[in-house]
Amino acid sequence: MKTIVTHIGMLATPLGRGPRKGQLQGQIQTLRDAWVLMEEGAVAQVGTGPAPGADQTIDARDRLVTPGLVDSHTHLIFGGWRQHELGMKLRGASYLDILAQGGGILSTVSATRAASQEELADKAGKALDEMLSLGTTTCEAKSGYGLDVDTELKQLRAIRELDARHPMDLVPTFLGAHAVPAEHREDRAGYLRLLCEEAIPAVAAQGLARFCDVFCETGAFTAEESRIVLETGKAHGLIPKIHADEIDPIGGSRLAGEIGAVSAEHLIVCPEEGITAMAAGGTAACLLPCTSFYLGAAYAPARRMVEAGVPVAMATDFNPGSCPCLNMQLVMSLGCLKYRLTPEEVLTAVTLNGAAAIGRADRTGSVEPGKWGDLVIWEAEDLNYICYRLGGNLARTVIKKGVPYGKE
Ligand code: IZC
Ligand code: ZN
Repeated sequence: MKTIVTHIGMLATPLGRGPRKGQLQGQIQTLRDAWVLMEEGAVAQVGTGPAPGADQTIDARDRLVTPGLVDSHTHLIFGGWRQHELGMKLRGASYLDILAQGGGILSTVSATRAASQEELADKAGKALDEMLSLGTTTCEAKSGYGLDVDTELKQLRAIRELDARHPMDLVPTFLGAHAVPAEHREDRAGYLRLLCEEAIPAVAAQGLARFCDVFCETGAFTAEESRIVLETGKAHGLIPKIHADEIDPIGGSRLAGEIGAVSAEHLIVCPEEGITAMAAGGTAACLLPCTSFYLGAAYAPARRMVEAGVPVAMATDFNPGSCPCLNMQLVMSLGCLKYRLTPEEVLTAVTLNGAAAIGRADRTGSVEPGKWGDLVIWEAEDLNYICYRLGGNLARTVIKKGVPYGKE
């Protein structure tokens, strides 16, 4: 089956099969009057001018086309929501105050333990439908609301089920070290043993995750505890990722660089030494600007990271607490307005660099022969427009592995 997208007003894409950093982050290819030919779900040819024939033709009518967006950081699978925290926040409680009182992540843990795999997958499937309609064609999904072996595995199996039955491509991450569960409150060492001796070996043996992540934060896990979990994951073939420097700079970004994590996430209060360590260790920064907005926090030093040669990716952080948002278009706008990145740097961050942060840069994140036919036709004539408009949905047709979804 051959599908062609014709009459593309502007085709904007980064190029490559790995992350782009420094000046290269902002260098993208833009073609006018272009077409993209896809065969069996993959890009076969990209050209300009007169287009070849195909079985199915999608006329882009002079609109902008980009690669499908890659949401490289989500807590997709959870029971319940946390709207009851809104009033607490308005009365002055911080994210860590709510967690310390046994709420926050721990209230989502109760709801997730109580839900069946089917209920979790059905709920997340609705989120995936919305994400696809907003232009996201690949996303990472974390466990981390079980905090016991059975529920963590249930979350990861829900991710595997969705990957098989939904057009979205999902990449699973084990986040058993998200918080210390209530039953281990007085026995942190016991919880670390459970993670390292039971959970990680089970996840790895069943092939249920590609990455191992830790919430390295005050009230969650110290840098030393994080190192133990990530080293154990590594020994079992799980690639390290880390939530670092979101609220307090307790050494997460330095650890990320030292152990060669594929990415470090948040980095709102990342110190200069953390940026240096990440550049040396080849660690990508996965920045989450909607979380800064939602927490009323500062914005990560994105420009310093680009200058230091750290590849910058950007994602939603979709979760029921600090960021109940799954709109990558809002991420793009905040990337320009708050990080002061250019639309070109932002495009690379939400496509190729996001794909690299989840080990998918060989298959998606750019429009070039051999990669999946993952494209978005935008209700826009150029890249500036989608960064400049705020808070809506400008994705018109979203194409996943050559199959169009949405309006044509
Ligand atoms: O449920 O609060 N930051 N983990 C670390 C989260 C946010 C998710 C949550
Ligand atoms: Zn997160």
